[in-house]
Amino acid sequence: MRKKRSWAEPFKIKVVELLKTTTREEREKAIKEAGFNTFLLKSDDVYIDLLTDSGTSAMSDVQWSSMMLGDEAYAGSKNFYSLEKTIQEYYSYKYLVPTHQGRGAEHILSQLMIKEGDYIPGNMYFTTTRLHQEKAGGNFVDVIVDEAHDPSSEFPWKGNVNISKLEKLINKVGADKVPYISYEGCVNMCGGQPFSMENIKELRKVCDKHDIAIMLDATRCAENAYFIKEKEKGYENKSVKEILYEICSYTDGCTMSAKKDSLVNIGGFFACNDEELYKKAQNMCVIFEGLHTYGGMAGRDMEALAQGIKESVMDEHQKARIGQTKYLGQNLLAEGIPIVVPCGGHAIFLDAKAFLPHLDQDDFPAQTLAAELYLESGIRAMERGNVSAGRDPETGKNRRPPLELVRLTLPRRVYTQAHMDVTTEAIVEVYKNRDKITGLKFEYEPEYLRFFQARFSKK
Ligand code: PLI
Repeated sequence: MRKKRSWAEPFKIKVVELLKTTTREEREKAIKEAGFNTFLLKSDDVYIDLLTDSGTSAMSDVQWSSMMLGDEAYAGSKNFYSLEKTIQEYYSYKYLVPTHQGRGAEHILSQLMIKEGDYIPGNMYFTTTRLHQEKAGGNFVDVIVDEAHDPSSEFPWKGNVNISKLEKLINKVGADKVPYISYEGCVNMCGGQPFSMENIKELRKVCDKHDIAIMLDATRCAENAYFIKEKEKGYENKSVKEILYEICSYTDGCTMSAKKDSLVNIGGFFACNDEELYKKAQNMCVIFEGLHTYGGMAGRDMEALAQGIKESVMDEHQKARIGQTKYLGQNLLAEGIPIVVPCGGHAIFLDAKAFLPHLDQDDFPAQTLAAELYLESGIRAMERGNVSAGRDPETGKNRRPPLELVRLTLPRRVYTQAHMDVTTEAIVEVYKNRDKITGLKFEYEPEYLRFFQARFSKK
């Protein structure tokens, strides 16, 4: 019998950042001061930081050295042209408008394409994306496959759009009320779950029939491309680079938070193929972001981003990246911890409803669990459930989404497998004592994106 072969990260570590440990007493004080919201903790009080994979990746030596090539000219920086060429080569789009981060691009796209009363179908909502759609007068409609809402469904393509749900919507409201479909790779809110190439090809056909654009949220599409390579027939011998290019080629444009896949700490972009839309986007950029050749990024940031994109499509990088997420997920499953399956790309998600079944969703089980994990171990995770979903604008009630999750998000190239082992042990400890855990109530609830700044107290 062939022996199991281990894999290892395709890099070695040159610089390290020391971690700080805290006592339980210190953590009790810190989480209370933070209003039981892990977003309000000081990072100095955190041991292993799994809050987000956004802007938290480790850059390579080549990225750091490319920052020395920063051309900080106000207009026409050479780093813009280098980034533009990279986007054309890797993401297929003709035109690039840099932005300070993803939501800057979402703002531009939403304001330019959405009219009051429009409908924007999407494969599940993302917090900032939906808010920008709503602020532009649109209504988000979830057309993701039903399996995406079921944490225990093993369906491999939980990021797929359900084409008949989409067609039903188009038939109901009329294609002229649907400016584009918002299509996200490795869908964040349902567990970092990919779509298949088959799905995007089908989607292209439907959208062509109705003259509807497909706008990709490309934030984690390199990771999505790796899942296609791993799981979809006919793609096993293609590179992540080729698959990413093919995905983009079926779409009309994208918004991008470069802080994820692209291995940089800040940055984003809007890209498209339509010249008229590009010109309008450039014009919006100068109002809200900065001149259209830097859009809120320094020249050095654009150069590091161009290099980060090249590294993000290296097959070995994605194999280790997705492999580490899977390693954590499999450790937790072996311990009987309820998580979203299959394991996603950027994170493992604890199923807080199954973890804390004695709590009502309005006691915020996921928010509670994230706070308890911090108390136990100093590990910081993030709520992705009732608090993130916000209130229904019509009823004013909490949305109570089917998924009530705690996200253990893995920064790229930052933590080792030993950190994953420590994380597993801490979660097992919280699980053992779960019956004693009580819920939370709001002390302060901001109007927009409440999960970032809300404060809670124990019920
Ligand atoms: O955080 P921004 O503004 O660079 O990007 C917004 C954004 C857009 N789309 C998707 C799928 C995201 O995940 C996203 C940001 N995500 C964050 C901050 C996260 O922690 O997941």
